[in-house]
Amino acid sequence: MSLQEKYRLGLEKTRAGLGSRLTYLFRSRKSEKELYAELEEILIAADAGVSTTKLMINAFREYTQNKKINDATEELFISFLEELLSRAAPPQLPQDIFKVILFLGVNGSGKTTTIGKLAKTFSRENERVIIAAADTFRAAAAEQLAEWAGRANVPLVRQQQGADPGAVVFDALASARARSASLLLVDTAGRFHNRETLVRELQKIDKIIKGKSGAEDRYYRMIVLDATAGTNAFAQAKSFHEAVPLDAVILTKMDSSAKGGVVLPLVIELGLPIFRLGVGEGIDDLIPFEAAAYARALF
Ligand SMILES: Nc1nc2c(ncn2[C@@H]2O[C@H](COP(=O)(O)OP(=O)(O)OP(=O)(O)O)[C@@H](O)[C@H]2O)c(=O)[nH]1
Ligand SMILES: [Mg+2]
Repeated sequence: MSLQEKYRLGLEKTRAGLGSRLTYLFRSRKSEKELYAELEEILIAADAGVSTTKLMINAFREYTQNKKINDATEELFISFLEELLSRAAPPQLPQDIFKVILFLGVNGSGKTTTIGKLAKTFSRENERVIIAAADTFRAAAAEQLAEWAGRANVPLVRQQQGADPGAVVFDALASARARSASLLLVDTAGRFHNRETLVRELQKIDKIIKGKSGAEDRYYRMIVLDATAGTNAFAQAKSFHEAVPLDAVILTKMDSSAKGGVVLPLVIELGLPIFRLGVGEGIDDLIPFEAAAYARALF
């Protein structure tokens, strides 16, 4: 399946909601006043959030330079979206440099699944991948990750349940060096006894990775968000971003969400680039985020 086809399928639900309403709006020949009022309503309903919606409305007015609304408005909106979403460029992982990606996010958001998918994709791109099971909170967590590691055919570093997540990461970093791995993927728990403990554990892991990284190494902190959670996903990103500064977002379950509009506030308000989109439960159901493909796929 081509990337374009995966986009169309993965964004089908978002297109049916947000996309079709926009298409209808731009083709309905409303007065300018009505058009902007309705555009505002549509964006808010699509979980773009109030401030992002206001910002977009103003920016679009400027973009169109208050031109008359006509047949070209839809095209104009697509290129406007593309431009807005391109402002936060997703990280490009350099080859032949040691890289660590720390995956954060609430439980059930799709961290473990995404790590499995990425392990396979990156192995195929000749990265020497290794995975760390730093979610030691849940008994089944390392088992689930071990299954994914098996499917992707990459090694896994784990310890017994209840072990110190920081110690697992410490081990994994040593193991990655010993095997001359080029990419370490770190799975974390989405839940702990309480929020403070979770934040403290994550900050500890973060510190260990930073402390063990050489000047040449790259380190990315990525939050995994369930797109079906809409504005809640945005709130989670904000709250994690305060605890551990984030570099990018992975939005999962785009295939089952009509709330793909949450991409907008993540990029526009938090300035976080989208790294990948999860579009299914299978190992190949992950696609790179491209502003142009996303904007087109909505219509
Ligand atoms: N439809 C769909 N389901 C997904 C996607 N990504 C993950 N899932 C499903 O979401 C559920 C939770 O995924 P996990 O990977 O276990 O989530 P997690 O963040 O590791 O959860 P915890 O370990 O509990 O913190 C699983 O049933 C996955 O199959 C996706 O892109 N699309
Ligand atoms: Mg998990």
